[in-house]
Amino acid sequence: MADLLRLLLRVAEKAANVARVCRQEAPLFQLLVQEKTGDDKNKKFVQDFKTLADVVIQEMIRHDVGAQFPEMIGFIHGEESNKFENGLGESVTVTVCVTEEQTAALLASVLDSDDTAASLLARAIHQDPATIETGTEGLSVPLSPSELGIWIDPIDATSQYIDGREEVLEEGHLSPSGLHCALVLIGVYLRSTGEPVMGVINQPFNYKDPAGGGWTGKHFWGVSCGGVNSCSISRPKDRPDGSKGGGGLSVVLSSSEKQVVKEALVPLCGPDKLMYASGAGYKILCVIQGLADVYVLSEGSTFKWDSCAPHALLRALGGGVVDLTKCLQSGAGTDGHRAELVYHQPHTESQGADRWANQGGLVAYLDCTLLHSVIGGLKGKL
Ligand code: 2IP
Ligand code: CA
Repeated sequence: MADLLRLLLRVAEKAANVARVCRQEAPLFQLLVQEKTGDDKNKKFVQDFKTLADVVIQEMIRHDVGAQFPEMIGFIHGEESNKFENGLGESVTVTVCVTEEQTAALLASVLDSDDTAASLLARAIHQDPATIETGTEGLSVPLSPSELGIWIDPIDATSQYIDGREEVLEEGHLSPSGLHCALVLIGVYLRSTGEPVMGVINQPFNYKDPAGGGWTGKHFWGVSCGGVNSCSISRPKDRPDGSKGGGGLSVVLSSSEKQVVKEALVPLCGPDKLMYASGAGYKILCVIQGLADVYVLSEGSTFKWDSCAPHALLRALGGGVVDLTKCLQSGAGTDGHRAELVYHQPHTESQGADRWANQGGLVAYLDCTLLHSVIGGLKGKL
């Protein structure tokens, strides 16, 4: 199934391209930023353009994966529903059609006949992405399509994507907000156990060319199954300042994290090592890259599509993502394996998106010892 990984890398690159085009092309960008102003909220269609861009990306991924791996159709899930209502009250199901012209016509019916915007979007969807260096040569993945399911987050950290603040990324440093927090996430899990086995992350806005102004993205991938653990980046080395020893942990949190959690973590952290960043996917990526030791979230505010892809990368590097509540409840500290998040079963007692929430909160980690320290520090405090 290395073919599936290569396809996901390619389709994620295409998705990143659509995300960039929506910000670069004026007619699309205008629709995107209209959402910000409450009064001016787009009256033309019932859902906002941001949601349409998300759905278009999700459906494009679903279309391309289903075309090459028909056994996976029916097991490709995303954050968004593809049913739209247009200004005339008509219900439109957004899909990727056989030709660019057909897709443009379908999108025009949702975009209230804005043919320019519809054509630009359709062109980006049907365009072949630039060839990317995947580094997957010689990789063999012992999986078959009929045992797999997929979670897609077309654009994680949409608020950062729309705000569009441009940050110059500093090597080895976490940058809390900005366009670079927006990520395309595609995660693959085993239908039988729910374990995440393959993940692709594309960061569409990684580097801005100072001369031309165009953005270049960056991609990451990981595979963890049947004794194969392989990742596009290597496991970060222990920090030079010795923070894995006595120097204290570095932790990344949501800016909306509870005060009690922050207070419980301060004694474990080195100075300035309690950090904040936007985007659930970006925070896990910070752990993958070694920019933070752990990401702690006490609320059930992330979903399977946020965590599946980056979770697979963490596993490939020897780490994981656990359910925080389960870890805090288990008597003997942490049983990492039993508490690892799984991706195949909904919470049947919940409704809508909450059926797929990571309800118990989470901790993303690379190093088991550090996970234990965090659980120890939070026990009895929440
Ligand atoms: C969101 C997004 C938010 C995150 C939230 C996710 O996904 O990543 O930034 O909140 O958990 O569900 P926070 O940044 O506070 O961690 P989306 O942007 O796709 O809705
Ligand atoms: Ca998300």
